[in-house]
Amino acid sequence: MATETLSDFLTMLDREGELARVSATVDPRLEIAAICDRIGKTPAPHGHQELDRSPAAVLGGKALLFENVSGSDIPVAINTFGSYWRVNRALGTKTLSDLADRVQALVKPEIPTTLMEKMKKLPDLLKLGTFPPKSVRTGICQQVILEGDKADLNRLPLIQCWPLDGDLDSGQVFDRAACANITERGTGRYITFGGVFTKDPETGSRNIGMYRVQQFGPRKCAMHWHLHHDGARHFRMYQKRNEKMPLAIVLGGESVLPYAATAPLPPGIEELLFAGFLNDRGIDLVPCRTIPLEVPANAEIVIEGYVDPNEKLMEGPFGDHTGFYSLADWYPVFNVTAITMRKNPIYPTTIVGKPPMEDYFLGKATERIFLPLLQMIVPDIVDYSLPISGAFHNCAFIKIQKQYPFQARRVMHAIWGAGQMSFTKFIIVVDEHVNVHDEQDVLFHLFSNCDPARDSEIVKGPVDILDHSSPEMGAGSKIGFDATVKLPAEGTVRKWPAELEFDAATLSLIERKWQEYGIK
Ligand SMILES: Cc1cc2nc3c(=O)[nH]c(=O)nc-3n(C[C@H](O)[C@H](O)[C@H](O)COP(=O)(O)O)c2cc1C
Ligand SMILES: [Mn+2]
Repeated sequence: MATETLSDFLTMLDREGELARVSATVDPRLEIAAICDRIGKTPAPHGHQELDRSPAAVLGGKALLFENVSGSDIPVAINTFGSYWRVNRALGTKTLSDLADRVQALVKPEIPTTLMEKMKKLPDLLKLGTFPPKSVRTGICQQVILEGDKADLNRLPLIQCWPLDGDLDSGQVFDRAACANITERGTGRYITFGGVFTKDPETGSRNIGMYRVQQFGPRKCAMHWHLHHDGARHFRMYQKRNEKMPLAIVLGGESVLPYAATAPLPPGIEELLFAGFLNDRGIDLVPCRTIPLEVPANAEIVIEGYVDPNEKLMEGPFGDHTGFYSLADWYPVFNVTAITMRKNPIYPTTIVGKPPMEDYFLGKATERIFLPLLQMIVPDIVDYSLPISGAFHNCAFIKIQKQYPFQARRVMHAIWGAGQMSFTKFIIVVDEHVNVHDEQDVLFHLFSNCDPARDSEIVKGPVDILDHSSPEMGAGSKIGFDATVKLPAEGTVRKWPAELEFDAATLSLIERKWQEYGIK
């Protein structure tokens, strides 16, 4: 059900009434982004069938295809994953829970004992049910090859998302003094929906990450990968060797690829294997023209080049998925050596901002698909949700079946040690009868069941790089609230009252007699 190319995906969306084509000429600076923001906050054509009870669950509008973008002859696709239904189609599943069941089936047969053993098993688990990538000689992504001076990023319709993007005079900078003398300034135009392909120089293990890339010149960009992400980890290895790092930015390809690039897989586990699992077929790869990497043969556009081990550019500011600008700071430089593309390509992009945006649905896909894997590490978790108000890294609602004192705290600490979930700033743990997909229900139990002094746990640790409230970048505090019913051993606990609920007999009585009451 997942599609092989972006244009196939768009054709399917068109057929299903999920695509709006815009033929009016639009500006890639801000205009596309503002249209997308407005459309994304309207109801999506097919609604949703997921557990999510937030008002955003039914939103997402249509995907948009801008056929005439000033300054480029390449059309722009945006909001293509921006609803539950579209994410499901991209991943070839009916619901995200169905896909989680497929992952669960992979995980089930294993009975590993220690946490390390469990982590080590993950690559095998993914390989079990999946198809490895396949090297092929040719691919549509190289129908047009632009090398040397012909490789010019200005030919691509890169968008500017928010008004202050790339504006070093805006005050949205870490270090005003450092910015004053900067001569090389970014254009404020960004590649936002590319899969960044890199390779571990020692093991050859491949990584794909979705990282934003700001254009500086016709062949120069800044790479914004966070310290904790695999692209940055690979880069540090090349820096140590004082070698330049080959890197390719892949746009389009199999509809599972953009999601796979965002999936929080543990370091060393290849996104390409995971993509093959989602796709039910290995991804075909072709060798790049100017760098020693392989890229998906079915991509629309591929940008090849090297990241210099020493050079830096002042990257940002950028309107981010937190709903705030991330401040400008120094990031590594990507020098383009070639741009390859299919004939008549389509350029995919996205904008992030205050949720819900397109990435809300990608994040929700991760929430569901990774539940079985999270349960491998923290078996106490019955279910969880990353609520929209938390913009993913800020908050997690966790449901447990409480059996012993301080179980909620054990779960909090386990989460604070689990991959990208470890950055979660607020954790709220609730009992089994609470619906974690319903924010009201969770907050009701938080506010009523917690004595703040007794039931909170504050820790220090690494936090999301984008968190602007932490005292230091990437380092701060996190808090967990135990909103479960308290047990005597958890501090001073008085007799706990029962929660209000009607009995089954009365409920079925009024159900039976409902028509009789004549209430309209
Ligand atoms: C639309 C979108 C934009 C993103 N931009 C960035 C970014 O600029 N830098 C970054 O480090 N992570 C970014 N992320 C998050 C990473 O893609 C995600 O954490 C991924 O798991 C990283 O992969 P890795 O662990 O292989 O590095 C973005 C995610 C989405 C959905
Ligand atoms: Mn990775």
